[in-house]
Amino acid sequence: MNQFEVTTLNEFILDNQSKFPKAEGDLSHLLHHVGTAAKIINREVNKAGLVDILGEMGSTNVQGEDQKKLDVYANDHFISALHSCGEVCAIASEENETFIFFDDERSRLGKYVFLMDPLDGSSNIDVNVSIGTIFSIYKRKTKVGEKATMEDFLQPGDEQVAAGYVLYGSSTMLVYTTGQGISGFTLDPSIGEFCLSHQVIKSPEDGYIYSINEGNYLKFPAGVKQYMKYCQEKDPASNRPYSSRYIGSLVSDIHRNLLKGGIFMYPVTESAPKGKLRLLYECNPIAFIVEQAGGRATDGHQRIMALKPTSLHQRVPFYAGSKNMVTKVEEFIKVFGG
Ligand code: AHM
Ligand code: MG
Repeated sequence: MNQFEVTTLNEFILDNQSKFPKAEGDLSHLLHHVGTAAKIINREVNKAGLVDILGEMGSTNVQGEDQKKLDVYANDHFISALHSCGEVCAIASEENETFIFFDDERSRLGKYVFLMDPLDGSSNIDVNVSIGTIFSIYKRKTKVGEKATMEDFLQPGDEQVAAGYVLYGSSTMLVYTTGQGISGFTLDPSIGEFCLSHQVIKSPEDGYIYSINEGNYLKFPAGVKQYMKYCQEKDPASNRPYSSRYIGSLVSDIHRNLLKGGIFMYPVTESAPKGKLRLLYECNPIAFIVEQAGGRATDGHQRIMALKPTSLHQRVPFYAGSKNMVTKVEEFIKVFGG
């Protein structure tokens, strides 16, 4: 490839599809729509700083239309993009209490269910800090043509056919996997395309960054406290003390640690006795990405993707990142509890 050649997300998706002669193109079509929805959300995220000039979210704009909060806007846009694509029979979202099924004939023929957190870390919007979209795709369990049911959503992460995230940061990136490794695409705003920027992302086996909300320290399980002490101890051989980095935006914290090497932790706390993060549309897709990059993602005891979900908005403790770091925190949890 010469320096002027770029591979766009859509070209990449189609190239990959051609490696599977039996592929019918429906997943490619679906991923294409995810990319388009992400570009639309990106446009709105970039405008967020202009809210004071253009009017508060929740207020009425000059055309008399209600301004939507950005997370609601992102949710609505993803739902309508995926509905119009026709490959998805039903969607579950952090923003909706129950799943939404598309009750038209075309969508009933859709083979996939789509789960998402349309705008994760949304408390960071007002202060111009990176946020993200997380998504997960499964083949439905119910028969094509029938109405989707909860059974379609309550599948272990190991059944995911694709997953990814969009990071709205200093530049906007889309990272996804279909189980053949992970690749990253950076949005070039001048041409409005996601362009291949990270052909293969591999997570270092070890890292020097730990990411956790230390404000909850006193209520952390003993195993996690002991591991944090270990991270802070001096040991030049293992490059400790590690650095503590926590944005409070899952996608951003995971993305940084994936590239640089590190661990992200959200244990049980007093206010979140089962953990804070949601298994189906936050932890499973991130776990798929992290494992595809060579890392590990667990609840402190077992692989996240092996867990059998029991409800749509189920929460779990979450430890994800560089392989050896996740193994280490598990050792501490085993000995001291967690
Ligand atoms: P949200 O889905 O309500 O945005 O919450 C999820 C976010 C994650 O992005 C982040 O890792 C975590 O919540 C931060 O939580 P805390 O502020 O408790 O540390
Ligand atoms: Mg979230």
